[in-house]
Amino acid sequence: SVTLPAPTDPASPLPPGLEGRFRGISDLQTASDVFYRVDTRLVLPTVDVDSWRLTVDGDVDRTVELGFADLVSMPLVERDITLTCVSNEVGGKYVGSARWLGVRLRDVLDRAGIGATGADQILSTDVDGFTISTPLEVALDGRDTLLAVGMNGAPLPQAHGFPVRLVTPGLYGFVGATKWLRRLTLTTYDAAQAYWTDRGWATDAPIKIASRIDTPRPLSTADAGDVVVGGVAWAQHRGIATVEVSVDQGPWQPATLGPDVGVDYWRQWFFRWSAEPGQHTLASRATTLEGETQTAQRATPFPDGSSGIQQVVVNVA
Ligand SMILES: Nc1nc2c(c(=O)[nH]1)N[C@H]1C(S)=C(S)[C@@H](COP(=O)(O)O)O[C@H]1N2
Ligand SMILES: [Mo]
Repeated sequence: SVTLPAPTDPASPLPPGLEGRFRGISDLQTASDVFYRVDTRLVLPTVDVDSWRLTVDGDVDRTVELGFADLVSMPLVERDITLTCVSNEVGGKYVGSARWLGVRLRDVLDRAGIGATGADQILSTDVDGFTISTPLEVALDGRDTLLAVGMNGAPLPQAHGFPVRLVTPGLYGFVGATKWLRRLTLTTYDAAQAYWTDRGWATDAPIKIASRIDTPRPLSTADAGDVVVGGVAWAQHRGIATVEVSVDQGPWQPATLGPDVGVDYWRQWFFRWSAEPGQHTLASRATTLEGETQTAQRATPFPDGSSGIQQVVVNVA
């Protein structure tokens, strides 16, 4: 067990989410115990925080070793960031939103000195040698890439990377969210490949824009009349501008958005539908602040994330 210092740069309290108004819409913040978990582990690593070390090496001015106390004595920021797994299917559940407490990756790299680096990749290694590659650029372009030590107001749970993990806004977890972090090595994509790259997955994998219908549930039965259709949409680091709903392949109609927690966070939404008896197909699509609309083009998760429009069939009595 560890005690975390208070953030030097706290996030504002979260506004009330739509889940308080409409049943079935995902909570604005995903509780840690129901947050999706994806990793290659059968047995979770148990890391002793007192002997834990982070090594920053490779193409840096000097190799740096930090203990947990060293790390949390650095400026700690609190940020709301939505994680997504590249293996998430259209309409899937491998996405979650949490409040992360951590040290900026940039600050840690600056300790090692990267002024003269020729690196384009950060190869991160977990306590058992599993590797993830992340473009160096996401440490430098101003986004809140973190070495996280806290999740939703508590130390990281073991399943989510205790004691330290990476969180990279805008990139799928397999290229930016190393759990049980042990080492950061500055290198190049030519010189070193990570675990999933060796298995054919993409090396550069920004999260694709997506929207999900949480309610009504597929093949559920609703009473005719006013039915709330609702869910979440995400396009991390670009932000959601609009969500639209289509009924029975009809025109796209605007949904109402929930609170804005920033471009790195998902956006809840709802749409009031006047449902008539019969079987109906509901669909949703999102558009980013830059004006990119979610494509109907279907893609499987392999190799760089799924795309397409979710269709939910419901019966109205
Ligand atoms: N050490 C380690 N870190 C890892 C993984 C892993 O297998 N091992 N999986 C990654 C993948 S694919 C995803 S989507 C995220 C999931 O983070 P979560 O389990 O906290 O939701 O962790 C990433 N970090
Ligand atoms: Mo993932």
